[in-house]
Amino acid sequence: MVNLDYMIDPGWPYLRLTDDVQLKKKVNKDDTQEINPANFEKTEDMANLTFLNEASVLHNLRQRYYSMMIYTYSGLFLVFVNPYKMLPIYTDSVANMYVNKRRAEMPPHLFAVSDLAYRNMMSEKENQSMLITGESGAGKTENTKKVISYFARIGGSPKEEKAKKSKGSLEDQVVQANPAIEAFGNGATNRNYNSSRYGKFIRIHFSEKGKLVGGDIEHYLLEKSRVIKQAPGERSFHIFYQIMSNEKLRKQFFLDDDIRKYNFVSQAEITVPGMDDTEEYGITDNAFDIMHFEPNEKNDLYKICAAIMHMGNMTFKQKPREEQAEADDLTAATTASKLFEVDMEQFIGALLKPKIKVGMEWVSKGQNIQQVEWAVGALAKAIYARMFGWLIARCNKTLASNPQDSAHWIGVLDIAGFEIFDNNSFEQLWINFVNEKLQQYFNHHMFVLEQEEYKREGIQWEFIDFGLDLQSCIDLIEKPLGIVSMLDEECIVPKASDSSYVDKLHTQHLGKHPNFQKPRPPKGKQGPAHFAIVHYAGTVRYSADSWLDKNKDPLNDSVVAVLKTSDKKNVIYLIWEDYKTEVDREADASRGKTTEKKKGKSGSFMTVSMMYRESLNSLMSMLHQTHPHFIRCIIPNEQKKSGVIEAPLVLNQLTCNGVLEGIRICRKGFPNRMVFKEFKYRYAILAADEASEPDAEAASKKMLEKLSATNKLQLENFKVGSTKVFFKAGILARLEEMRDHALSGIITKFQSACRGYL
Ligand code: AD9
Ligand code: MG
Repeated sequence: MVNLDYMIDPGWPYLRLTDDVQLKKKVNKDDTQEINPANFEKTEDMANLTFLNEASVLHNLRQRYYSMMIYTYSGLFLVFVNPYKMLPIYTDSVANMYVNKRRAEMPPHLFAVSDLAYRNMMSEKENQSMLITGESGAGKTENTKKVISYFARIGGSPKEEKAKKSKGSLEDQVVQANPAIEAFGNGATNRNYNSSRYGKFIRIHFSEKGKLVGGDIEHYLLEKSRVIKQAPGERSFHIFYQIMSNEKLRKQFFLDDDIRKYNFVSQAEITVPGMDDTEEYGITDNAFDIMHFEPNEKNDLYKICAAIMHMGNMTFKQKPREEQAEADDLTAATTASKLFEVDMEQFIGALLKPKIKVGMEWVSKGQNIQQVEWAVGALAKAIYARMFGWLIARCNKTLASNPQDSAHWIGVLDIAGFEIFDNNSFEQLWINFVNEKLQQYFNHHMFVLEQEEYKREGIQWEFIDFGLDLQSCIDLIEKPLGIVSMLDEECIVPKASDSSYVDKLHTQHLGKHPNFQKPRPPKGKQGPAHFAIVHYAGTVRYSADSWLDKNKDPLNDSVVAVLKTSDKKNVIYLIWEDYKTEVDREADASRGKTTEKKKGKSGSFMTVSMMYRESLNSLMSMLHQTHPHFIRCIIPNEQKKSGVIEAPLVLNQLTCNGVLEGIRICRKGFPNRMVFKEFKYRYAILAADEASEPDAEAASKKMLEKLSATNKLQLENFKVGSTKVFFKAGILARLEEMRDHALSGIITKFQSACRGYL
């Protein structure tokens, strides 16, 4: 195997120019990839590269990155490499330069794609989407913010009008929803000090005339485990530390000055380099004001976070000689109940002895200490996740547009990219599945566009739907008897376990489905795995440990019922409004109301997969109504350093975020095209007689006939349309070489003729 890192070392293109033996290395010819002619160096659109291969894509991105050209097109993708330093490329004056410009008129930029989306929306009267993916720290959220500000600007009111309005114009609100949500949805990880621990799809609505009229936000897969647990070097969600930085809030919510006293949020780091929590709190609080949150609403959000911190300090002990836990110290439970405005005895009672239904009877079931501690953690996570959902719904209320005003929308998706870790679990399966679907959407879109262009040009071609390539993996995951449905089924089978699930999966798919494999034995830091899935971006080993629990995500109904006794104005009540406990369902039934068991919003009966699937389906059906624009973000190194490219890291991302898959698809078609006139002039030297024909189309056809008759160009490598010639990848480079060769022949002849003359 060739060492790609060596191949694409900055020195490698110059290997031929140096006689330094140190740089020479023998590699197998089959392991090398062709380099492009020099005029493609730092090309703005990599689809133009005649040799579309991993090494040349990486080389091009790297050379551009060294010059801080961080945006590059790759056919339908815009590729972004995180500069890790502020560049003056997002200012108002730069934004203005991109308004109403065609792609070729300006250097590649996010604003160019945003402007194209806006113009398409206006001219085609079609919804648009911007799909921003990439791994953690790659820059998705920063790009999302820039896109949204761009749309708010071009769709916003003129400055004068805005100045007249009171605090919080819609333009500000569309932008300011972000800091409010980020405080609750982002946290510091080792990869990114401001990591979004959820995915989001933000739609900006415009009127017929292109004026901003509103917005809405959908969120996905909040990493709620962070509420109670943090890995070394990481922090929980920012809001906890922002609250703790404010003396007034600490007093109001009975919090100690020392955050280390709160176990849920202080297991690892409590500060983040370059982040001032006091200042950040000011930004969050101000964002809530701009979003028109009532003072009691934002206070309630802070209060719930404080109560969660207190919940983490509730202590229990095991009753001697009994399988039953009891409260140890009631201080934290008392404070938490006070903040929730519920009765402490009931609150703690529901945790220690939840009521469950056995037959027709309700009985209190004693819990051991592990069960109680587990239930407290599960409750804290559920409260936080529901509060997050409520917060987003509340932002949506402010951003809501009048349905009559909204003619079209542009959606911006900021979602985690494909993940292959040492240990991959349920969370990775879902992220990877979403990405598989998005890639399929891209491939299908590419197929549609290609098909349209070929049709317009009258090209005979056997069409392949590129999207179908990924169907088999998607079926394996989502179809009946697929990985997710079998998990849902296992969750209702009595005495089922993670291993009975794995056994059933193996019986059903092993050796039968091409995308389902036995995992390879672990290497390095990899943990054990139970099966592997062949995704488009690579084969991922998954461990099914705890999948049944993660999918059922059980919650203690009794304690929810207690929280629902809080005042109906309180956010802690409102977040449970649509949650039906067993008691609620009984009460509904006795009042003759039917309760939708599995399909409705009655969260308790749906598995996590069912909810994810529902929101993924709704996302995909929204996306299918749009014209998509793809932005792929790349993290250049793991040290957050500007100007440093780690080649293997970047290559891996090019695979994972589908840039290479996009190129593979590209190669199946005829990615390079040239209008007849240009073809005739550029390659006249290769078929001079034929090129003398005055009509460009006739000349091009004759030239092509000659080139194929003399075996210089194979028929399968080009197609003639009604205005252009289409070429397979790599063919133009061959023509260029022939042209260079012919030109140098002429020059040599000319030089010797001159010499003879002299
Ligand atoms: V995660 O999946 O949410 O963990 P993101 O969203 O992909 O991740 P984010 O946008 O938060 O990454 O960017 C990470 C960091 O990179 C930022 O905090 C900045 O320090 C840096 N960054 C990203 N984009 C830019 C940029 N356009 N200019 C300068 C940037 N710095
Ligand atoms: Mg992010």
